[in-house]
Amino acid sequence: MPRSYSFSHAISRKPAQSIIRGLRAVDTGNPDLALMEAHHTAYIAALRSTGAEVTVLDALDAYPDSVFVEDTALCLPEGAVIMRPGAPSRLGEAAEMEPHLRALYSEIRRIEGEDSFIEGGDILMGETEILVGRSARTNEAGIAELARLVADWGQVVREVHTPPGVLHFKTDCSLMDAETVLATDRLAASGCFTGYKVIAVAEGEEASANAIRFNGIVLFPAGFPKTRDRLVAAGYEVVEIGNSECQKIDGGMSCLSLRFTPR
Ligand code: CIR
Repeated sequence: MPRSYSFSHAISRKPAQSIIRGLRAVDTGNPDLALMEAHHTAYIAALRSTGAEVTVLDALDAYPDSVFVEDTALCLPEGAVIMRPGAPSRLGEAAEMEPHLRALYSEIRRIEGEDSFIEGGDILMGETEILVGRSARTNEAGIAELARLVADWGQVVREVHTPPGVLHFKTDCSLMDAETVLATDRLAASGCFTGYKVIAVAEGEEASANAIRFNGIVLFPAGFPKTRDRLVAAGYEVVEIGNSECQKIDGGMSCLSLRFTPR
């Protein structure tokens, strides 16, 4: 089974009331919690429709961005690595995730260097390599520490660059299958996807680049018809999920879950 998109498990966390204080690059208004909860419920149902076991954790009001669990860990077949988020308000979220991963994995490692910062949104797990984008949240030391931690699991880390002004590497791309990525032109132009087939996000629909391939389906944000049609034409089964509220605080499909198959 391809490790890059076949998963037996996922973990998500309900959005907290404090979500209105979520970090954002540009203020376009606060998310509506009730609508976000409805979108979140549809998202969980889509994950579960593939047969995966999905754990939904309780909301964590102390951390406004804690619904974005992807940033707290990297989950590989051999074990999980607890991240060190570069956003100071999010550092504590990683420790909150650790016990839940311990329940499913026998091996847990941690990014610990005081100067090391890395968030899961900057990590694209491919079939034979792990791409990590250097960004405002993820630095060279964090990437080097991750590479050291996973080397004896046979995992290869390749450092790439998140475009300036873009929150995370995966804000601008998603893996569709072992050979194929969905990506914005601005990211693909950096040359980081040489060797991959690239499906381009339609012009003006850049906010749809963050999707997830999860078992047989692609969870894709609603409201981006040109890019959706490109994925459908390429043969993917696309399930559209509302993302208007997460988008106000720079979140998308990948941020809302950790996806994995523990060995
Ligand atoms: C943040 O700025 O950290 C949150 N408002 C959004 C995090 C999105 N996470 C992700 O792309 N993995």
